[in-house]
Amino acid sequence: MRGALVVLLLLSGVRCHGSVDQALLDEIMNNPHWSEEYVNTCNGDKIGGDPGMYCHIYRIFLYTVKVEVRSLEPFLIVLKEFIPIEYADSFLEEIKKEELHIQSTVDQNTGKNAPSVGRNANGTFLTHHRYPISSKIFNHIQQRFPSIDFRKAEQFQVLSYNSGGHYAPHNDYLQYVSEEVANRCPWYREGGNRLMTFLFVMQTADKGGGTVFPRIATSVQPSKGDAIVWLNLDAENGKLETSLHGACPIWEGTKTAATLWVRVRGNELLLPCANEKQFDIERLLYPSEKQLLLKRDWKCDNGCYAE
Ligand SMILES: O=C(O)CCC(=O)C(=O)O
Repeated sequence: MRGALVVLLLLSGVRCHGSVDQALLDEIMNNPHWSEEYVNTCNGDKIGGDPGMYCHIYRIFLYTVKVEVRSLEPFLIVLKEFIPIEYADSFLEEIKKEELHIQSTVDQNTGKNAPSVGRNANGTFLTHHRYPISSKIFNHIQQRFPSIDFRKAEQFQVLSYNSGGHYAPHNDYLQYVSEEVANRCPWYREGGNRLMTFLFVMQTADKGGGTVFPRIATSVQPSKGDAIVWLNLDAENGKLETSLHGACPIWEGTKTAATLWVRVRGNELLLPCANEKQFDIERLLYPSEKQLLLKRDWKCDNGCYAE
C-alpha cells in the first residue's frame, strides 16, 4: 500500500511539480506524525470544505482585500496578495539579523528539550515592533481588520523550512487539563485561548510547502504575500478539532512564514452565537456594510485570482 502511494506521489509529482526526492519522501513517510492521507492531501492545491471555495473582494477604507473562502466549518480563508511583495522582501532581509533556532520540543521521557520529530523548521519570535518592517506589517494587518482586537495578539512566530522541513498536522489552540488550571497561568488568563491564526507567507518553496487541513481534505498552496487565516475555537469557545493543520513537506527550496495568533480576549463578539453553528464572515470582514464598496461572489475551482 505504502509502495503504491509512493509511486502515485512520484507520478503526480512528475505531473505537477517535477519529481520528489525519494530520500525525503521516505523520511516523511516514516515519520510517525505524518500519514499517507496527510501526505496525499498535501499534493497540490486542494479544495475541500463546505460549500467549496468562493471568492470576493472587499474594500475597507482605502484598502482592497481579496478573499478566497475555503471553508466555513471550520472557518478558513486565504487572503490573496495580502502582504505587498516589497514588505515580504524587507521582512526576509531583516530576519537575517535574527538567530533562527531549530525548533525543539520537551521530551516526555527525559523532560529535556529535544529536536522535534513533528516539526523540522528553524524559527524565532519577533515582537510586533521589533523592526520598522514588522511594525509596518502589523499595522497593515490591523488597518484591514478593524473588527479584530490585536492588542493581545502574540508576537510573530517566524518559521523557516528548508528542503525536508515540515510541521506535521497539529492544532494551535492551547490545551490544559481544565479551564481552572489554564487560568492559573497569567499568560493564558490575560489573553485566553488562541482564537485565530494568521499565517503570512513571506517566501514560498520551489516544490512542496503548502499548508494542509486534513480534516476537510484541503490544502492551500499559497503564493508569496498570501495570508492563510483560520479559526481554532468554536462557537462556545471550545477547541475546534477540524482546524487541524500542518506545513506540508518542503521538497525543494525554502519556505518562510510568520504566524500571528489572535487571542480570544477582546474578540468575544466575533464568535458566533451559540445557536449559530458557523462563524459569521460578515462580522469579521464587513464591520459596516457602508464600507463595502465592492463585493463580488463567485464559485471557483481553480483559484480565484489566477492570471
Ligand atoms: O507553515 C505552515 O504552513 C504552518 C505553520 C503552523 O502550522 C503553525 O505555525 O502553527
